[in-house]
Formats: sequence, C-alpha cells, structure tokens
Amino acid sequence: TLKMRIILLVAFVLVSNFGFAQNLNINPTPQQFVSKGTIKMPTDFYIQQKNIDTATHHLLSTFFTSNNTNTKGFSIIIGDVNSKISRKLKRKVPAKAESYFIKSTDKNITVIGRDARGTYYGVRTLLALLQHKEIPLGEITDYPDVAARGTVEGFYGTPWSFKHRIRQIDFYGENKLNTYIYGPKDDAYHSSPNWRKPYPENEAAQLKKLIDRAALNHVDFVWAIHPGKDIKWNDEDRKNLLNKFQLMYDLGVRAFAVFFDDISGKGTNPKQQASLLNFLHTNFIKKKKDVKPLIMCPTEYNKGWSKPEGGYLKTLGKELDPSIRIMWTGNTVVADVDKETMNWINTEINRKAFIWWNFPVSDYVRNHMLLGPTYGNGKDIANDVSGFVSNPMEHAEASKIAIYGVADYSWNMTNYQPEKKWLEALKVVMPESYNALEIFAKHNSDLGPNGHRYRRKESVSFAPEARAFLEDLEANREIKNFNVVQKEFQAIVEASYILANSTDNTVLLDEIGAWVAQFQLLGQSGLSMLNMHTALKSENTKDFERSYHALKAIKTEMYKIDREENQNPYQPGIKTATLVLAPFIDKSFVHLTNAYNKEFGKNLEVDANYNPHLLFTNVAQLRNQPVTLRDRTLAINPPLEVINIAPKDYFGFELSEEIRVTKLILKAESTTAYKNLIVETSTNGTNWSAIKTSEKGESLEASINKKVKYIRVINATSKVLAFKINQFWVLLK
Ligand code: 14T
Repeated sequence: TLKMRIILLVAFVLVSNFGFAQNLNINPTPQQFVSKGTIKMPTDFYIQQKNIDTATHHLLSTFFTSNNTNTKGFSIIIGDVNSKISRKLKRKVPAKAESYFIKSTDKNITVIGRDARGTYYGVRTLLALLQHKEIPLGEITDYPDVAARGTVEGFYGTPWSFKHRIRQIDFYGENKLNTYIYGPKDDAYHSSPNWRKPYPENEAAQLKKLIDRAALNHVDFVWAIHPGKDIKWNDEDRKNLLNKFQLMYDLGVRAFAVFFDDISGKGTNPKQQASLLNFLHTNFIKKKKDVKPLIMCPTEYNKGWSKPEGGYLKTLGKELDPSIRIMWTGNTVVADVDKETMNWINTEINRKAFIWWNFPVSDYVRNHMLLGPTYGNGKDIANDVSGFVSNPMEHAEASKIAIYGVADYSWNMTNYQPEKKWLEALKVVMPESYNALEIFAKHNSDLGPNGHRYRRKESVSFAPEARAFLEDLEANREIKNFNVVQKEFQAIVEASYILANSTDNTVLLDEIGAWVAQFQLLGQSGLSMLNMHTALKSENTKDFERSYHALKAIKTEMYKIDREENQNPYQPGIKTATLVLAPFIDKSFVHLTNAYNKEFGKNLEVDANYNPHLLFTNVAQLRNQPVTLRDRTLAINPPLEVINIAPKDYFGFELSEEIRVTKLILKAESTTAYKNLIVETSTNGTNWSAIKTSEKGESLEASINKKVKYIRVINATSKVLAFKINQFWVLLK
C-alpha cells in the first residue's frame, strides 16, 4: 500500500541520515540533512562562483587548483541568495543569519548562503563532503543556534603567542566559530594605564596580521579594552577611548568590547559605564556603519557578586542601548549555565546575556591540565543567549579539545553529545596519536579543589575499578580485577611514551609535555604498587622491598618535576590524575606497606604525603581556598579577587598540632593595609598573643620562632580593609 511505502521511505531516510552523520566528520553537526546515496568522487571539478567574498575565494583555492578544475569537470555552483541560482533552491536557504543550503545530485552540487558568512560555511561543509572516496547525495540545511560563538582570551597569565593565535583563528574558521574576543589580562595596552596609548609599532603589526587572518576565516576579531581601573568619567577619557578605538579600527578591527570586570572604586559606577558605552555606540559604532554592536563585561558579571540592592545590573539593563550586549559568567565566576540562570539574568538586563563561560580556563589551578569533554551547560538555552564564548587555558593548543565541543554546542545545541565530540576533538588535534591522547586526557580533566569549587569528572570508566580493587584489598580478599587495573597502568605508561615521541602535533606536545612525563611516572608507580601486592601474596620480601623502593623513587622523581616545571607564583608545579588515579595508588601503597610491616615485623616508612594543616578564617571569600604544603612552607593559594576583610575578620592556619613556626609573610597588591593588620598566634584558638611585624619591601613580615597551633592575620581596625592577596604563607620548623 501507499502508506506502507511512505513508512518504509521515512524509515530509509532516517536510517541513512544516521549513517551519513556518523561517517562525515563535520563539526559542528549540521542541523538537517537528508541523504540519498552516494556517487564516486569525481577527479575534475567545474567551479561556478556566483557571488563570493575574499575569504570564501581563498578557502576554495585551498582545495580546487588548476590540477583538479576544468570546464568539463563535475559542476559545483556556489553563491548566495542574491546570486543567479535556481529560485527553487534559493528558497530552501533558512531565513537566518549565517545559514546555508547544499544540494548534491549526481549532476552537480549547489551551495547557497544566506549571507557572505553563510556561503563561507557552506563551502566549509562542501570541502568536508569532498574529503571521502564518495560524495554523499542529498540536501543539507544548516544554520547556527547561537549568534556569536567562540572564545574570549580573557585569562590571567602568559597571553597566547602570535603563532598560537594564528592556529586558533584557523581552527575557529574550520569549526564555524565566528568570534574571538581579544582581552588578555596581561596585555598592557588593553588595560590601565596604557589603554590610552597606541600599541608599539611591532605589536600593532602583529595584531594587524591576526585581524587579517580572522577576516580570512570569517571570525570577528573583537578587540576589548579594560579601562575601569583608572578611568576618569570626563571628556578627556572619552576622547582617549574614541582615539584608541580609531587606532584599532585603522588596524582593521570591526568589533569592540569594553570590560569592567575585576575593578573597584569609581570605575564600577553603572550609570557612568552605561553613559560611556552609549557615547561610544553613538559616536563610533553607528558612525562607522561597518562595525558590530558593542559587547560589554559588567563589573557584577555573575550572580554571586551581584548586589540587587545596589541596582547595578538593572541600571545597565535600563540605560544601555538595546544593541549593546552584556556578558555573564553564570551563578558564580566559574559556572555552567542553564535555563534558570538565563531567566534570571535576562530579566535583570532586559536582553539576552552574552555568556562568558569560564572553561577550560585554568588560571586559578595552573598546575592542572583540563582536557576533558565540554559539558554541563543546558541544551535548551539557545534562544536565551546572544553569544557563547569560552575562556580557555593559557595552553592554546590543548584548549582546542574543549573549544571543538563549544563549536558544536553553540551551533547545534539540542543535538550536542559531549563524549562523541570529545573523541572527535582528540582525533582532530592528534590525527595519529589520538588513542594515546585519549588515555592521557581522560585522566587529566579535573581541576582539584579550588576556590571557585568548579570540578570536572575524571577517570570515569576507571573509577569503579579503583573502588573495587581497594575494597578487595582492604577486605584482604582476592583482587578480582587485578588484570584490568594492570592493563590500565600499562596503557598509561605506553600512551605516555607514544605521546612524548609523537610528531603529529608538536605544538600540543610542547604544552602538555611536563604533564605527560608526570603521567608516565604515575603509571609506572601504579605498576610497582601492583608488584608489591603480588610479592606480598607470595611472601617474596625481596621483590616487595624492591617495588616498594622503586615506588618511592618514582615519587621522588615526580616531586622533582613538580618543583622544576611550570613554576608560576600561583599554583606552581605539575599535577596529574589527581581525582582518581593518584589517590588510588597512594591508598593502595599505604595499605600494602602497613600489611607488609605487620606480617614481616618490618618498619618501612608509610608516607602519605598529604597536608594535615587547615585554613583558619572567618572570611567567606576565602573559605574554599586550598592550602598547600611544599617542603616546610604552608601557603594559601592566592585568589584572584579583592578580599574584603571586615573588622575582626581574620585569615591564617590551624596546624595539625603545636608546631614551631619561624616566619609569616603577607604580600598584598597594595601595602596600605599593612599598618591595620595584626599577626597573632595561639595554642588553643581562644587566647591570642600579638607578634611584632615589619614591612620589608612589598611584604609584611613577622619573625616568630614559637610553638603554636593557630596563626592568623586580623583586621584590628573598625573599617573594612580591601586588598588582593598575592602571597600568604608561614614557614614551619
Ligand atoms: F570578566 C569575567 F567575566 C571573568 O570571568 N573575569 C576573570 C577572568 O579573566 C578569569 O580568567 C576567570 C577565571 O579565573 O575569572 C575572572 O577572574 C577573576 C575571578 C575572580 F574570582 C577575577 C577576579 C576574581 F575575583
């Protein structure tokens, strides 16, 4: 019957769609495709370009050369909705910005874009279709869910190099990302006081190259300025801003942002901020005609910091020109966003927020590599955001794993599949060694404890194995999954060798090399741990002690890497597999050594190498800050934000027992608070005695030499003190 035939046909189309999607690695995933078989790949093509821009022309020239094109070849027609192309086909192009439609038959392929960028994206997809032995026939109808998609180079730390930025921009073009917001915290000409000055000639020349490269990839190079630290709300600074924008315009910038994050004082006034932005909108953006609407990052850029009583966000929402886009990181500084997040902020600001997603940025956990999948954001917020950009790691190439996912999520949200895209991304960044990279990346995803309390899953498939192993071990049972665990450690060691000697992405290897070395040692230590178990079972003390000492030696080597590589002042060192693998090996090691000591009356040292001391504070902003012990130095991981210390507020340490402390150092961003702070010690947490302090250079110092259980710095005045803590540590005897 006819009904039957329709059902069969529908079923066929669905099934073939599925196969079509699986075989073609098109990132982001097209919204719609109807596939009707394939034809053999032609050798020659006849390209008819109707109305295409420089970028698309350039892109075509990367594939179609004089070697594979001539007028007798297979016809490819490329244009936009204003070109002379069949009206019937043009009607199929979605009425959305950046959309395109492709029809491929056994006679020809037609690519039609809604606008110049849509045509460019259509050609991107076309070139992906031509990567295989056969051309899939059918129709692709495609458009982005989110208008602005990409990254914001907005992290603290070493800005990306020129070479890395070029690679990033090319990558964005390849993955249909259209936005690169340039706002590195450590570019002097982006922030105070030099934002008023032109870039030096050589820097300007490099920026120009990046801007041109962005244009060639249909990426908006959004140049951001961060003037709030010292801006004066007067005509002179308005002129300074206009002047700097004009200089950047002359370099080719056609999209601008103004950041008011991470500032205090006069610059935070929302009325002034709105008035300034409206001024720029009227006197620059509108006048130029070829410049995109402004993007602004508010001072209260997350819900946790917003003070509804102050009306900051509502003022922006009311007063800012409706075209100006407002950035938002979510409920906290580092957060995933969902429908509820969007409903709240969009009501406050009277428009769709532009999401600044603080992942995979690692500037507050610099000893970690964040290589896991992109996940956690709601898949139903496409219509609630005006943009979605990721703030990446200072490791540009390694960040591509996450960015690849961001490209798909922001283009085709409802169909987004985190794990699938993660595996694809690994293949894209390491076309040869991706299997090794997968082993490395799946164990290097979490951030460890941190002040923002943002965590990622890690070692997901191995975690239950580790748990089962430990349960058997501790119950003194036979370990049922010994072989599984052994295989994993073996794979870790082997993957590390493969990565360390891989040649398919040496740029990536430069970034992750120290972590790979650490990972290899960790895997090796796991194998030694397993040997300890085997030797203990067969009562082979010689083997046991060799593996025991080997494991300790490996730990020493890991310690050395941690002390030598990546020595930044914030979170120095190299940490690997900290969520599951490392604690698993440690726990097993302790258990096995104790069991051995007991059984054979030995006294091998069990060194659990963890920090037994605690943070001691009543300051909410500091409560979740990790505390680290390196050698004999006990330190707070300094947060990036300004800390408000109310009268009688304090921060310091509670030691595990009474220990002799010799020295305390506080380094704040400004030294003005020092005279208002008192250093105190106590043995019981109730009775305190003050210690004499002195200012030495930039820091506040106290020499102590006393056995104490508590030590703290306290605000002894009746005023709130506000300062950034750059360093805070005590030296233990
Ligand atoms: F502007 C923002 F939306 C934003 O997130 N700013 C910074 C960003 O540059 C940084 O990379 C990110 C992660 O550390 O978080 C913001 O930085 C902070 C975070 C704080 F908690 C700056 C000050 C803070 F207090």
